[in-house]
Amino acid sequence: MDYSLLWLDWKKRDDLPPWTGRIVGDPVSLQGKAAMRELREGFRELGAADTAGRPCLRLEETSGDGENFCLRREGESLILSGPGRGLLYGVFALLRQLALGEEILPGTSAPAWPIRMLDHWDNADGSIERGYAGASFFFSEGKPVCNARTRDYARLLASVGLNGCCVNNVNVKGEALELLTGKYDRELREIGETLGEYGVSLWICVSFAAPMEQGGLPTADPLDPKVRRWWQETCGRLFRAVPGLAGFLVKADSEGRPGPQTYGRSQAEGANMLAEAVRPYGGGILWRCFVYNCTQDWRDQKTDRARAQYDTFAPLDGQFGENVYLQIKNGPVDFQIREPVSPLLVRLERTKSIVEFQLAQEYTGQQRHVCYLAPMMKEVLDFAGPGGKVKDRISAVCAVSNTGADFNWTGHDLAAANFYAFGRLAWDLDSDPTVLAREWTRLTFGDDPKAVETVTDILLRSREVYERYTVPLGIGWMCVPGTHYGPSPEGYEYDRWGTYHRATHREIGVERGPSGTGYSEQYGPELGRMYGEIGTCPEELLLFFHRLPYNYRMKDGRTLLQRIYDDHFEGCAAAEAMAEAWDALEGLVPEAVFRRVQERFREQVRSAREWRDVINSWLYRLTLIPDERGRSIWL
Ligand code: GCW
Repeated sequence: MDYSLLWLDWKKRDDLPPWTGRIVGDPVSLQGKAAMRELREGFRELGAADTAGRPCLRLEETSGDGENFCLRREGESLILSGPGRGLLYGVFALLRQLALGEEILPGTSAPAWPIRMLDHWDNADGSIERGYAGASFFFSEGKPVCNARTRDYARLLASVGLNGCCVNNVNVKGEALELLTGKYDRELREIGETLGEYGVSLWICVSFAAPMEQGGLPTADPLDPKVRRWWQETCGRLFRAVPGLAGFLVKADSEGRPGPQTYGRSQAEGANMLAEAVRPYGGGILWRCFVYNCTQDWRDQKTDRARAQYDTFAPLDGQFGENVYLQIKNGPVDFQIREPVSPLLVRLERTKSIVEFQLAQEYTGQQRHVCYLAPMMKEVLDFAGPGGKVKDRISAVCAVSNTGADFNWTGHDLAAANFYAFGRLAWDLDSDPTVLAREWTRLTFGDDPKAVETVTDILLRSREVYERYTVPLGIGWMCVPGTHYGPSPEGYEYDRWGTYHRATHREIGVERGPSGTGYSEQYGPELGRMYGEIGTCPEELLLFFHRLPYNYRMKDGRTLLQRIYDDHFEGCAAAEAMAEAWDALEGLVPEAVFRRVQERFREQVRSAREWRDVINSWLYRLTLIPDERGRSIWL
């Protein structure tokens, strides 16, 4: 096997309760059977003694296709009951708790949302867009592949409570266009079955222009009867051939992708046309809201990319079919290390939505830097808008996957914590990121107290550390165009992507309050005022919302510029300290892991110094204001 089992590598324990001595039950569903297999295997690995007598653990399969499970005591025995999928989640929860030495309490558990999925940006040629963990394990040389790794991936998903997986890139190209045509039905069916055994539904991305690209029609106009018929026939065949298929994820009218706008139709008309075609098969449409003008003239000061998604979709609230979910990135721009929560997530009243996070660390260190994202995800879910919290308003959750064919799945060993924590949060939105970090660390590395403390501490500090040595106070970008790795403060400044800071020698930032682009008003009056006024805007987002002079006084009395200088010096020093802390774990974590992570930390420290020096020098050259503490900044 050329990959690790991550947190599913159960380690022996000598404190297992007596009911682990015998397993009883005879589930009949595929998922129930998988649950039984996992249980037997897991108990063996945990070192459960085989006792022929009582007490025991009994699996009781109930009817239905729900995902809930229930644990109850009967004397010294334990009963786990639920439908097949529930049993699977229950078994993984039990194994996890046993591995952690936790007390197992009776009770019920059910997921927070019915759709909890990972999106892959895997291309048919085996490459991964924004992939930082090797090649795709879903595609190779133009074809979908299904093998033992597919199954182990499904196990990983189910073990943290995830139940969906979209296997190909939203930018559908090359052979991936053929996923619709029947050419790869067999492979897709196999993937669907393999995932399905673990309760994971298969989703695919399709191109809105497929009726032209594959169907030979002269148009992809969603109101054209021939186009509608083409989609209906295509779905009829596909959904019958691939029973595990749950629906389509669509990136339309976004970054050059085809969409309904080409034909003067609305996003709702486009999405609904597809929704109708998949509805007879119980299918859903995940329709991305990442629609903005990506050919902006940088001289144009009126257009504000942050506004685009709300401006496009909020007026269409209520017009989408009931099997359409609007897929909304967590922030209004694009997965930066610090962004406000997308206002669209709290302002749709009559439309289902699915929040999209990015575990692939495109802008957060590309899995060469450690950056534990669970605190950010939790902040987003807990964010309270005018009508309630994000977590109470959305109907589903997804994240761009950070996995690939690398031995450790995620490139950086510590990045697997993001995969783990996302799943656990998606099941139980009240999970605590600190607890999840510790759980993951213990399941992965065992119980050595120093290793557990050090790794947990690194994870918990990592986001703030990364933020401090990279882009200041929510301003975003300043990364190398294209690759998005490393500093380039003006890299996107005179380009077409709508991502400007417009720094001069006096001021920096785009004003997004009422006197500027008015973006802050998208949050409604109360929050709008809070963000719109400089004095009440949270400082970590100050430069997202406001254009300010460098001598603006922060709440602690420092100037804005001094705060930025300090953050870069301190953030970089903190990265160095994290690397040293890791060095002290030699011998306490497996040697290969120790070396791999040490390598990554070397690169993180190199890159952090580069960020510090490039950002600080650039601002010093613009302003000629020296660091008050006289540290080295290069002119
Ligand atoms: O930020 C951009 C990425 C693209 C990605 C796009 C999206 C898949 O740089 O690589 O395309 O976001 O989310 O669609």
